Amino acid sequence: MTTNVKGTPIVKGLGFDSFGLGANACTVDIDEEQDKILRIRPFHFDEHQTPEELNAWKLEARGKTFEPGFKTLISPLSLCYKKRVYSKNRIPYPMRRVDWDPNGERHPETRGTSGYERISWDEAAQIVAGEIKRMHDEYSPEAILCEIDGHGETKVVHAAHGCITQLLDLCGGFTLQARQPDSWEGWYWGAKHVWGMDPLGQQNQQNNVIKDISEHGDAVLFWGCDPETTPLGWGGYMASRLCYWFTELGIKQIHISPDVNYTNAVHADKWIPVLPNTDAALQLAIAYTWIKEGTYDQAYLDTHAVGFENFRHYVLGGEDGVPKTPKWAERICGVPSYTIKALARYWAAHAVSIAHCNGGSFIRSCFAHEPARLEVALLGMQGVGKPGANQFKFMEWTLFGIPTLDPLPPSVHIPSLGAAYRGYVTGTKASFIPKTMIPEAIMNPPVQWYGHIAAGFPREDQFDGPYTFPPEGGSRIHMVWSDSPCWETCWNGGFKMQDALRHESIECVVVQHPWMENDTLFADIILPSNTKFETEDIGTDCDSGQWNVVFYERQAIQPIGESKSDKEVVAEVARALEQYGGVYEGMLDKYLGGKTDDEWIKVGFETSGVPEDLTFEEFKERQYYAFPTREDWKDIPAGIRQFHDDPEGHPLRTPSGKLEYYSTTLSHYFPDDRERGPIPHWIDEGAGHQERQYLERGRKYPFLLVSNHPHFRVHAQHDDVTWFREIETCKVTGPDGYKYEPVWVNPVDAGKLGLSTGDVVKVYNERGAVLGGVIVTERIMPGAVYQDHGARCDTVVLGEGGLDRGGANNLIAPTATTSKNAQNRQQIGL
Ligand SMILES: Nc1nc2c(c(=O)[nH]1)N[C@H]1C(S)=C(S)[C@@H](COP(=O)(O)OP(=O)(O)OC[C@H]3O[C@@H](n4cnc5c(=O)[nH]c(N)nc54)[C@H](O)[C@@H]3O)O[C@H]1N2
Ligand SMILES: Nc1nc2c(c(=O)[nH]1)N[C@H]1C(S)=C(S)[C@@H](COP(=O)(O)OP(=O)(O)OC[C@H]3O[C@@H](n4cnc5c(=O)[nH]c(N)nc54)[C@H](O)[C@@H]3O)O[C@H]1N2
Ligand SMILES: [Mo]
Repeated sequence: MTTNVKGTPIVKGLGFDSFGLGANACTVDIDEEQDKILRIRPFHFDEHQTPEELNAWKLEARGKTFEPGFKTLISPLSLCYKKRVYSKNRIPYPMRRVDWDPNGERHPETRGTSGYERISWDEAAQIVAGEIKRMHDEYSPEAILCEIDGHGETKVVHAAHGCITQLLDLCGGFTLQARQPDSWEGWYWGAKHVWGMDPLGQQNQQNNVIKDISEHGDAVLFWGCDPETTPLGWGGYMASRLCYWFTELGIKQIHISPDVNYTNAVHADKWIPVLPNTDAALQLAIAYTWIKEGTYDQAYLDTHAVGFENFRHYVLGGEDGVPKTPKWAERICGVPSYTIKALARYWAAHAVSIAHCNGGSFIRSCFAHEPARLEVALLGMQGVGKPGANQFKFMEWTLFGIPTLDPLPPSVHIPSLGAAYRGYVTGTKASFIPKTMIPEAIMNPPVQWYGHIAAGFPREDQFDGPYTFPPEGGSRIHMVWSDSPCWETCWNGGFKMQDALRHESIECVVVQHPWMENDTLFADIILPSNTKFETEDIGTDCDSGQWNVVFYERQAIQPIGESKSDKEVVAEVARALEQYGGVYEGMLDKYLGGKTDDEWIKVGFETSGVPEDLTFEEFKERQYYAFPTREDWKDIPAGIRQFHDDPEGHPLRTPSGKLEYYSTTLSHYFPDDRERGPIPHWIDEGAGHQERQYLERGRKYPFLLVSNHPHFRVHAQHDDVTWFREIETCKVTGPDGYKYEPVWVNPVDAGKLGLSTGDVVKVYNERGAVLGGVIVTERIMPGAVYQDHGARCDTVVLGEGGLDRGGANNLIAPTATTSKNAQNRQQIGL
């Protein structure tokens, strides 16, 4: 029930990327009247708590000060969200695909093209329960593929993703579509082998790095980094404020990227355009310059590193006869050799840090482990950990509940609501398939890989295996149940996934989702789930970069149509399963864990770490509690200063405890891997990849496509927000009135191709084509074209070789994984 008193805003957390724990968002106030959301606006932390109680921190450097604010720096993705709640795209009631008859013809081949008819909740739940039972009887629980790994609205008790696993775990299991460390693959598969840094592979000791740079830094390299854009998906504009702060202090901001992104355009002192996914060549040439000119820190390497001699030998050309000179690199990466030398010399003479959000496409493409570990190699050559020389993320703040991931002063406690979370059942699963291998696993089993392929695992997991699906004697996939229906839009080679979803072996596809978009159109049964505005919940804000908060989220409006929360959707199926008795007996209560929503919220409250003198009732009344800053925050060593000062006393998590320029574990476990050898290399081509412009395939497909994370979308989310679609640069209105996804083309290339702004173009390769609306601009370098990732599919011709009008370019992204033994996804391609 909505019990809103007029004038009292409803507190909620809005974030769309908090994969995993369901929490972590930017806190907002919602004004509601007569069951309608009027507006969403910033939330004030100092309503019930004073700055003194919060022990507000203050950075002081070079005669200037920087302080956190007391209201949230809300992002447009949150401000607009009522448009998403009330989207025309919302699914109003359960539906069945008209061509699909569970008791007759199933017509898998018409998935994606057939229509739907309305059915009742009861009928829908009966059908899904009946299909689960049939899978169990005819095959095994592992015949059900659970797709539950997407990002989504930040919800805890009514988790956006994974409620399905709570139920299926109780019914004997399932096959998990295993999400990989897909946002930081290069760090994970590569950098970890140089400096440990579990679980991500990026610097995981970030406390006080901003303080350190403010005091000692000369420059920050924004290497594939856009803090005006990507922090918006989680939090808000704190990262933007920090860029202004650096400018105020005179800290140089040097951008290295193929495009002038939103941060580059506003804050950059210098832009160094680099061709997509060629950073490894640029990095090797920087190392070459330092070695030749003797401007790296050999004394530091003597005490902090192993294997540098092997790396030096490779860089100088000892291994392959090719010295990695700036001239050599220029031909590959497009950066003039004089610029490379100037950058190398500036870096060697100054205190330079590297900033990321997650790292941009250069650590998400084919052989992404190479540039990621080369970055660590370069940082090491300049004594990483010394004052002003670090690596940090603008964005993670305290994500994953790891206090040391926050580059700003940390608070006394990072609240976690794990105990109340009703989504994904964590832990390793008996049956799983890396997400990137799903189309192959469905259509051409068996498939094989190494490791559990998830972000939280330690470095050693990468050597575990090989794993096979299906395991010997096990069933292949016959049913898909998804609460994350955007595989085709977001993953590698989506046209192939369309073929997999229409494959004859797939007897049933169930999708639960609030919106009619993307893979939802391939479902046989559609179950309408809803947004967090329609339920009561508990949440945390650990990501907006100011205060760590726990809040109680009242229900704001009644559910739209017949929709239910994802948790309630699964409860309907649990109830329907009970009729089969046996293991299914009492399933609803087992699934609910014997608690009401309010009781689960209370579990969250009690385990969140709020002080004991705050009662549950008081918490609900005041709606939030923010944790103060640690008293001793100034004494926390910046970044990896302790390793810098005392490598023996504070070793890294590598086998030697030092930086490993030669990885003995990689050479031991994968002695024949020429794509990820023990020393970081430049890799031309390999398993399934020929993406370099100068190779044979480049003659046919000469442009490299950059597909950044969208400023006004979160992946596949928000594409239906009319306020955004009206922004001129957000969509290009074609001559037919259709709003096409923009494609940036440099004037030099536009001249050669005869293109003008407003033209509709076909972006294509052998896997198919997507359309886009041209914007001719110098904000993209020649040789590369740029179209955001995540546009909503509007496919005209389905399957490999198909055509998409929506501009969902992942449909044509390479299907092969990062490299031979690194089963991640690859997104830049010719
Ligand atoms: N070309 C290219 N491809 C990329 C990237 C890139 O930069 N370029 N980036 C990659 C990265 S880093 C990532 S993380 C992935 C993201 O890939 P995903 O995490 O798969 O994408 P999302 O669109 O964030 O979310 C998944 C789905 O969850 C749905 N959803 C949201 N809230 C709810 C809810 O409450 N209930 C239910 N049932 N569903 C909900 C959304 O509508 C969407 O369909 O994309 C990757 N793909
Ligand atoms: N608004 C918004 N916020 C988001 C998301 C979203 O979809 N929308 N997604 C969230 C998720 S899941 C993630 S993982 C993060 C992603 O955060 P990031 O990884 O930081 O984001 P990207 O957009 O992939 O890349 C950042 C910048 O890298 C540059 N770049 C692209 N290719 C290359 C290259 O080959 N070399 C170099 N040197 N630079 C390159 C581009 O300038 C781009 O703007 O963002 C999160 N936040
Ligand atoms: Mo991501």
